[in-house]
Amino acid sequence: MFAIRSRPTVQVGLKIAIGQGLVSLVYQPIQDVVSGRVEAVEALMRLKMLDGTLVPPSLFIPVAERTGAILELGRWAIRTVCAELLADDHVPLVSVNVSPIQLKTPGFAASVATILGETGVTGNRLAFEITEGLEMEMHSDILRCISDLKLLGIKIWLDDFGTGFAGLSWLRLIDFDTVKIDRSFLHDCGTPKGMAMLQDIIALVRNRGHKILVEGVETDEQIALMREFGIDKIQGFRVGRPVPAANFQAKRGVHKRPYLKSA
Ligand code: G
Ligand code: MN
Repeated sequence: MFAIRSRPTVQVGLKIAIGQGLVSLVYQPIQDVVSGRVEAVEALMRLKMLDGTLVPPSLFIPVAERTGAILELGRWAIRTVCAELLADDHVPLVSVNVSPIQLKTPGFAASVATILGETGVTGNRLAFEITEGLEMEMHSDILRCISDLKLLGIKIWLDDFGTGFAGLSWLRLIDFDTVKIDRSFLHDCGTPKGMAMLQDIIALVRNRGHKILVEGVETDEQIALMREFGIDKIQGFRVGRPVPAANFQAKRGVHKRPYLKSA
C-alpha cells in the first residue's frame, strides 16, 4: 500500500488526504507526577485510508520524510493544534512531533511564527518533540532554527531518548527543556540489569538539569516507582490513551482543568 511511488504522487496523495480529512490528530495526556494533573497533551497523527484502514505513523511518517511531504503535513499539524485545541484555554501545553527535516528547512521557524500570529496562540503553549532517530549529525541550520523557535517561546523536548544513535551528542548541543525517556526502558525494568539501566538513564538526564518524562506508564506500580524516582512527568496508557480533541474541549467555563475522558 505504501510501496514508494514517485515523490509527486506521494506529495499529492498526502495533500488530498489532508483535504479529505483522512489525516487527523489525537491527543494523549501527560501527567505531572507531583500535582497528579494533566499539564500537557501530545498531538499524535493518524492516517485513515479511503477503505478505512488505519496506517500507523511509524509507516507513513518515514515516507513523508523521504518525499518532503512532511513539510505540508507538519504545517497542517501545528495549525490544527493551534486552531482546534489551543484556541480554548483548557489545555495548558501541547507537544507536537517535529522532524529534523522540518527544522532543516529554511523558513520553518518563520512559518510557525505566522501560524501563531494567525491563530492568536502564544508560543509558550507549544513544545516541539524532536526524535534523535536515524539523523546522525546536528546541522548548524537545525541549531539556528531551534534558537529561533525558542525565541518564540516554544519549548524543545527530546523524544524517545535512548533509542537512536545521536542522543548523547544532541544532549551536548541543545538545552532541551524536557527529555522523554523511551518506554522500552520502563518496560525492561523487571530485571536487575533493566532496572540499573533505567536508573542510569534517569541520572544521566537529571544531572544535566533537564526535566524528565517517562513514557509507557501502564500500571499503578509504575506510577509509584516514578514518584519514588522523582520523575517530573509521565505518559502512557495508565494516564490515558490518545483521544480526539473533543475529549479535551467542551463545557467552556465549567472545567478549569483539562477535561479528560478516556475513549
Ligand atoms: O515516542 P512518542 O511519544 O512519539 O510515541 C507515541 C506513540 O506511543 C503513540 O503512537 C502512542 O499510541 C504510543 N503509546 C503511548 N503510550 C503508550 C503505552 O503506555 N504503551 C504502549 N505500548 N504504547 C504507547
Ligand atoms: Mn513523541
